[in-house]
Amino acid sequence: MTTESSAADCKQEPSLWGTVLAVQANFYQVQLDAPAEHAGPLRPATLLCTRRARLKKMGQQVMVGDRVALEEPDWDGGRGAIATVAPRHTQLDRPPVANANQILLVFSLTEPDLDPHQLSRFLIKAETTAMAIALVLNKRDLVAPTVVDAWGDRLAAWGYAPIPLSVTCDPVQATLDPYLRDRATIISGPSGVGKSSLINRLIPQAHLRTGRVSGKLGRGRHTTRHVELFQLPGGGLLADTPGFNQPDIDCAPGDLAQYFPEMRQQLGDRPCQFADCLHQGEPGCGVTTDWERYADYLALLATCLDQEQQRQSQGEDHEGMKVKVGEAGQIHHEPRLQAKKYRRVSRRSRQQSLQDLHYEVRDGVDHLDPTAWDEDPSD
Ligand SMILES: Nc1nc2c(ncn2[C@@H]2O[C@H](COP(=O)(O)OP(=O)(O)O)[C@@H](O)[C@H]2O)c(=O)[nH]1
Ligand SMILES: [Mg+2]
Ligand SMILES: [Zn+2]
Repeated sequence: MTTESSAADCKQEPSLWGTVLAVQANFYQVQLDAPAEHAGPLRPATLLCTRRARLKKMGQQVMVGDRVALEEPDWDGGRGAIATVAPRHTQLDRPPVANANQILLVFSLTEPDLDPHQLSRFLIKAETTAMAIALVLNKRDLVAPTVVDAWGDRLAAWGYAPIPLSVTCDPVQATLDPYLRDRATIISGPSGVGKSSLINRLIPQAHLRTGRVSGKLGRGRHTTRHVELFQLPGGGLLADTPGFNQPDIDCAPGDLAQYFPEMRQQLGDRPCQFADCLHQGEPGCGVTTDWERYADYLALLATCLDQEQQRQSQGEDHEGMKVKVGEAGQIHHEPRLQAKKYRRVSRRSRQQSLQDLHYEVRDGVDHLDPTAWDEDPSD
């Protein structure tokens, strides 16, 4: 091999990147980016790829949503091989999706009624993932315009700009395109609000069943399945299944304020006197008490403080201590530094948030391996 041709190989390799849309057995459906040098009428939009043995040996898993570099494209056969997996920005385990960067929260204005506390919890949960948040208020065809406006004003005070919508009556694609374009989105929200209907309007190939309330009896009977990402006509990727529908918030008490936009705003304008202020009336606190969700904040803070205390009292023996092997091989337990421990809890709660992005719909088409992960008994 001449130096020239290997230089050419090196040059070609990183230029052929794509996104994994679906995983089936040991094959990966990869949608190619469109660099000019490969463009042409004969080039397919996707390649069916295998994973290089080297990646397998390294234990490098390939997930839906992964950004991958391909080698040896066989344009005529529509095949390729994944040589590199780019580091992930985010990773959800259920559904298994890499690099999702937006949560589209769906609530309905009625049927079921919009419960502000439930909405608040979903929003806070979504904030803990650090992804972008878009909020749809569905079924606007069933309520008076004054109701829509009142919710718009109320949520603006929370720091959100909801998108009123009727999945059944409005041009859904055109309305949501500005929010979905250029992002990889997971839909989330309570039962019955129209999530499956919305996914079906955006991705007709998904064929999700609608109108089913997922109660205890209904759960577990449906087959879990892999998630698949769909390219939306206006650009952007959408997972064909909803994520969490019962958020459970557990975070470091000091992090909680960051999950309320109305507090972020206040803290930006008037930082508190003490860095570890929890904004419950401490001297020099920059947060006022005259906003709607302040009571929610205090209640949630109390829960988070309880949870942290429990972790600390249970965890002192193992998690709170670091193991050190002595010179003679004996094992010491040393208390961790408080600051480190605090960071650790915080990271763990964020990781947990990502893990909690659950599957809700289990009754869609089973065109992909349904046995890839176990159902969560709590789901
Ligand atoms: N009137 C009206 N009904 C809707 C709308 N969107 C969904 N629905 C209905 O609400 C019910 C629940 O919808 P579904 O998509 O299954 O909700 P999911 O549980 O969130 O997936 C179904 O009967 C839908 O037809 C809407 O915009 N307007
Ligand atoms: Mg549904
Ligand atoms: Zn404060």
